[in-house]
Amino acid sequence: MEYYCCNFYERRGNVKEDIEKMKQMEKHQVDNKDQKMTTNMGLKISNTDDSLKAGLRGPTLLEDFHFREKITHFDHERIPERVVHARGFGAHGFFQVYESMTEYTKAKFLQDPNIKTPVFVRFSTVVGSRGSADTVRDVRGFATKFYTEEGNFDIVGNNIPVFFIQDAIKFPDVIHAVKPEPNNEIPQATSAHDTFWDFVVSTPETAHMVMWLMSDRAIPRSFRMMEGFGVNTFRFVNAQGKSRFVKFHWKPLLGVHSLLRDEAQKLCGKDPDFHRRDLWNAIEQGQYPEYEFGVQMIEEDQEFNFDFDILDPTKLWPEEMVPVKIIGKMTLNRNVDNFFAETEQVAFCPANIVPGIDFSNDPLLQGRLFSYEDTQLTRLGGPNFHEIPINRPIVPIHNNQRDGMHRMTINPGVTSYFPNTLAQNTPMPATEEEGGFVHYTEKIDGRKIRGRSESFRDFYSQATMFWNSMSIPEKKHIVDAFHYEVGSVKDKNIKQRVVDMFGNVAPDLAEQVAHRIGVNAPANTDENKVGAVSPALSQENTIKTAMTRKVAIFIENGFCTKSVMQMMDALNSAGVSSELISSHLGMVTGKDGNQLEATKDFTTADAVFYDAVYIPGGRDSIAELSKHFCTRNFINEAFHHAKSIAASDEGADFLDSTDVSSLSPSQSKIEGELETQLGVVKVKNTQDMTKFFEEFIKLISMDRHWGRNC
Ligand code: HDE
Repeated sequence: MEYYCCNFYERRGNVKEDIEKMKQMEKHQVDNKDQKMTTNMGLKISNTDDSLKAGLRGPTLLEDFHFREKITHFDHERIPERVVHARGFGAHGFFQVYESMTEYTKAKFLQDPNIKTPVFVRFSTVVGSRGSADTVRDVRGFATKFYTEEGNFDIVGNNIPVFFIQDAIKFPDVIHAVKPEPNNEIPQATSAHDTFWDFVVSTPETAHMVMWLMSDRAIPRSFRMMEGFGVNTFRFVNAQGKSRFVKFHWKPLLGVHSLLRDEAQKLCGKDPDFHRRDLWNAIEQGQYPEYEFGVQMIEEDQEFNFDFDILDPTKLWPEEMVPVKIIGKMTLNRNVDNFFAETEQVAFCPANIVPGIDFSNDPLLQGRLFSYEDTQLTRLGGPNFHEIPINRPIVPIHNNQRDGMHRMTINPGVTSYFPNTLAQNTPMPATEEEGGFVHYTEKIDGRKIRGRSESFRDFYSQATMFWNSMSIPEKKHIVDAFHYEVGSVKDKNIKQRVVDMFGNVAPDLAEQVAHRIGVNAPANTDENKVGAVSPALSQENTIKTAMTRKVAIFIENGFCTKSVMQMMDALNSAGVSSELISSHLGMVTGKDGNQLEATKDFTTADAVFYDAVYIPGGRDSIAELSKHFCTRNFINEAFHHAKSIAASDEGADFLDSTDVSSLSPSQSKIEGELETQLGVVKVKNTQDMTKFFEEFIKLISMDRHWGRNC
């Protein structure tokens, strides 16, 4: 087969890393530019617009091989979507360890800080189908494939550190319950319906994960601003054969931030691709998302030192108890060239490990080890999907597996068995010293039994710890989410049982929800319940930065050019991007006669697309803006979504005609010409705007201003 190889590095000017995986993928690129069109057999085509007919107005002939090939290919160009995590978005990048981890693991990619390991990451939602919206309330998948020199290692994680169930055998049950109901396939991409909550109230082990699902974690602001967790307990094994239990973490350098429910729901309609667009644009603009890699480790002899079972996937290891050791960083720096070939065909599997990493007996993990390859056999049409470029390891594959659907490799020779003499017993197994994988020789002594360990029985303590660890706004959002989700359930008995069940987690939560959804307050709650606190669980305690946030700037003819230009420069220097919005697209003339281009207008833009708003001065500009209902609406929405707002000169007066005027004057802080009030900064009649810009950027870095009671 002949491939046309275009120059990867020229086309992707922003990528410097000369990494093995890119070189391998490059071999499969085909560039059609400047080429003549051919059939799949390489025959040049002279006309692709008209089928071959018996007479110009006659029937199409079966003889038309071009028509048949074109239509047949089209008819078959969909594959089954993933049974869960169907909607996803991927990107390439690389990983580097900060310091050698030799003491803990012999995994080669964790030994040398100079080694850059290529990675491919796919983020996803769980419940919705491929065409569903990005910003629904759901768990996010965070799956990473490391193409190491010892073969592929996958961390198939989520953005929530625990799971709904303790045993993989219940996975079909929880997924059937949360997916659209089977009689009418309604509702799409949401847990706000009877079958999900029916399952929850019948399965108390779901309590902890449901708390996370009802929290802000389930509506992230961006894939770039969420944590990733391996969830299951794995092992690190060093060269001496010493094993430790380990949990994997990804920590985004932009911190962990979320949307508001109202915002997320509006985005589902206004931009269903919000998260993919955000990731794609960030990478194209060179704002490469970065995540630090962390591990929590527990010594084998400490296994039973905790008040939870470290193999129970509905429990996390509190970071204050078992610190997360940050050991490296992943950078995503290249978008895919073809969504289907890469993102849709990538196949992750938690069973893909390398020497130095091993499994634990976590019963959820044990089931996962089977399920992924099994489902991929159907989805990718047979046992050769490891040959698809995105799935191929960067090291060669040598074994006696042969044939099957879509086999690409041509294995010459007569031997496809082992042992053999005709090929001198090759390919032959490697010794441990040669890099052969040897399973950790764990001692197992027990009876064959279908059951659950007593140590898995505490369903509520960590759910309570999660609630206790939330800030006041985060708690408010959880109550709001329960209100919406359980309020959408039709069966009153299920509603009541949700309230009763979560009374065991947090009586104050359950009471507020009961009141809002019209059922009785929970029976038999322990009002004096205290429980632990883990500050690491609150998003409020993660990194805050204005970097990569997006500001809307309003302009109409007569706007103050100087303040707009200076604001854009100041934002740009702080890594914040901005867009000019007017009542129409195209050039807008400032009061000094200079023109700037509005790349958005009030029809193509919306407050929910931005993190902050700036209304510059200019008498005529503000007079024009104030004629439009949608401008006030835009500001009001940004205000009620607790976003930062800046206004200068006449722009500051304009704010008085919006909901911003509802802020109490007692909350104002005045410094010189600068007035700041719960995330709103105004300035008037000043020559030096520097302080104003600095204050606005500081407000943006605070993310939201919850004092407005949002
Ligand atoms: Fe998955 N999961 N899962 N899962 N999972 C799949 O594999 C499964 C679980 C996760 O971007 C499927 O190729 C079982 C936990 C991600 O391609 C399937 C159980 C976690 C992705 C499957 C779990 C995950 C999947 C469907 C319970 C977080 C998307 C398509 C025991 C640690 C990967 C596929 C991608 C996908 C099975 C639970 C993460 C059916 C049986 C816990 C990120 O094999």
